[in-house]
Amino acid sequence: MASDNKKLKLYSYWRSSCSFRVRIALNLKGLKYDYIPVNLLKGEQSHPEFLKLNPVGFVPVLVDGDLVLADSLAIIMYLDDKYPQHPLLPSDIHKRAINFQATHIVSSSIQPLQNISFLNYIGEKVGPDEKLPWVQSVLRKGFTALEKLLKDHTGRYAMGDEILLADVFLAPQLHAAFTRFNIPMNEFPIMSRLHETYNATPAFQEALPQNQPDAVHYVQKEKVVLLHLHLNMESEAVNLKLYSHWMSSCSFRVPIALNLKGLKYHYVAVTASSKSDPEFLKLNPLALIPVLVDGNFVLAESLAIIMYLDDKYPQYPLLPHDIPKRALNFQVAHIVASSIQPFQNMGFLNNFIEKKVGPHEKLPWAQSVIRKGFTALEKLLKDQAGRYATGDEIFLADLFLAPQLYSAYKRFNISMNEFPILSRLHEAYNGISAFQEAFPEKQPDAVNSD
Ligand SMILES: N[C@@H](CCC(=O)N[C@@H](CS)C(=O)NCC(=O)O)C(=O)O
Repeated sequence: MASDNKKLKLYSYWRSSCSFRVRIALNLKGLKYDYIPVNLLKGEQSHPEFLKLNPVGFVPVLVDGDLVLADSLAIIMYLDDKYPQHPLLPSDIHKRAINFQATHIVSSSIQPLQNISFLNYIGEKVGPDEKLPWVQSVLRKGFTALEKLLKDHTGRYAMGDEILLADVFLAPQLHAAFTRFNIPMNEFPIMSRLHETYNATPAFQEALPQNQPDAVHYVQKEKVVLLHLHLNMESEAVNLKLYSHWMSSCSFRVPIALNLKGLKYHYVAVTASSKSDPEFLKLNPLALIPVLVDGNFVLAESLAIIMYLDDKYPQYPLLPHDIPKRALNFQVAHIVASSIQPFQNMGFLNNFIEKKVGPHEKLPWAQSVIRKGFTALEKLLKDQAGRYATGDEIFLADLFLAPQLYSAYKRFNISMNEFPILSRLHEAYNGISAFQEAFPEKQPDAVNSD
């Protein structure tokens, strides 16, 4: 009984697809845990006690001894570092990268846009009948891209015959799509086959929403430029191309990594119209930048690209050795990538908020999302930040924070007095050449009007 203190605790909600990911990882690794339900429908995620565990007000949260960690990606990377049984990432660098790509498509381009609080916003501002068609359009767009991405990789599971990180993120999203959001399974053959395989795999079955203690059982319907940066003497010849747009905050993350690692690259400017060009869609069916091409290897999704660069080009490591600190880096990066940026990206503001809610709503909406995220980040970093976000060295978290801070200041006029730590970090980033070279206004396609 005394060891109970040491038992892992998972704060979860039965139908939360983000919690579902963590349950799968825990099961795959054979880890026992106490399940602590947080009822999202009753708003328990916003109770002060819960906000102490996760200032963003989302499940899942994992408690492992003294470590309190929120965010499914951060938790899963932590579990994979600390409990090496059933590794979730393969040793092959390319396969690792595609795992991160598929994972990040789910976690930053699909799930945030069908999350409860966002659907409530649509219900209120646009109309309740708009919720389902919206979720379906997001799912269809994401699944179309995933079908294309995975077609040359799948075996029994998403990335071959082993269960890997991509599966842990895909399974909950497929479950939600096919059982809650009525996406016909025949539209997406690979996704459907994977869904059936997961349903027949014990670690996934036990993690299913309906098998959780808090489940409620009812029937639901519900331009080319070479940057002159120093290369290590021994560095192999690089043939890197970055497809980017100067204003994209996701693209901004990647040149910081390239610059820190001293890697030369060709910058290929992608305009709004060239994103739908069939040649570009071959590189990224989601029609999103950034895309990195390294020789024959094509990779999209900023997190996947940065993890790939870190695996392949080890100079200037972007993750610390210390396991909780690695996890904290993933947590910060993922808060930015999945809880802030998707809601303030230009496509979303112009195509959704402007058209469906109203043009005057764009700025207040973006500001509220950024403030909510920054409030959480400020709390999270208060005992962790040094000169940079997670101490005195630059790591992954800084690569995600810097672009988000930059756009908060420059585009969204956020008054930063409320966020002293973040303001200080912003100043620190502005003083470093690897970050300065990556600034939007320094990119070859920048239109500098002011
Ligand atoms: N990036 C976070 C997202 C977490 C998230 O969106 N959780 C949802 C459930 S899947 C939630 O708690 N929603 C409550 C709300 O929107 O108020 C993660 O991967 O853990």
